[in-house]
Amino acid sequence: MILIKLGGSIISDKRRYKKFRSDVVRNLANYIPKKDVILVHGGGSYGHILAHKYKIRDGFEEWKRIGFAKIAKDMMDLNRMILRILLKKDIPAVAVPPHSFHIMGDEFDSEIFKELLSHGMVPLTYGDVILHRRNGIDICSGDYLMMHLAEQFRPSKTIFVTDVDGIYDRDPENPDARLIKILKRDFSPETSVKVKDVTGGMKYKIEIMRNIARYSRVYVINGYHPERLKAVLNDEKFIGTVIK
Ligand code: IP8
Repeated sequence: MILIKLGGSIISDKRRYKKFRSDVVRNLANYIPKKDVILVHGGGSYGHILAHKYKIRDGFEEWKRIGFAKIAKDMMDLNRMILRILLKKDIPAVAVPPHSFHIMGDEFDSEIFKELLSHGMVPLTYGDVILHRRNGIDICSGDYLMMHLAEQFRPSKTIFVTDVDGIYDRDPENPDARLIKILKRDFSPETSVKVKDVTGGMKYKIEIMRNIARYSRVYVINGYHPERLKAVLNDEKFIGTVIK
């Protein structure tokens, strides 16, 4: 089984509210397997801009109700556009909206994923707004889903499709930054991100990836080069980072 995350910053323009990159998703979809795969996508400008505005991570307050509902809807809009592209490519993708099957604080129940996979379908889940047992509301990031899905399904490959070539030894915008080709689980490079990311930025993502590497080989590649996805899937040489 393969686990793939399409990062929010590759499938959308993170600085412009609800700006979808359909061409990027279409190009990647050419190489996404038609079965034995779980897909996760991030929120990008469909999730993070309003999540920040409504301070969703800080818990429930009455004025946030409408924000929560708007984000749930915006994420479904994004999910639907991705679904439409996948279906056109004959990938039997089925949406699994986190706000409707999970509550933060409860044990992560992966039954629905297991059943969809056993019927040859491709579950498509995503970072979402979510109810939280203690705080009322929260954000369920795509990375949180990746961690739980990797733990439960032990994929042969876990692939993060991002908008940079892989993990760098410093901020990728720094001209001295160098791509790390192989990252050992116990090493943590200095990185930073400059855009609003309510779910913790690159440092948190690397933590998650290192955790996942306990269960699966982890790859980080640039989605602007879809052939790299193909190369990883086919065990060919690729540009990117592998964490092991
Ligand atoms: O982009 C966050 O998911 P992520 C989703 O995977 C929302 O961190 C709604 C902000």
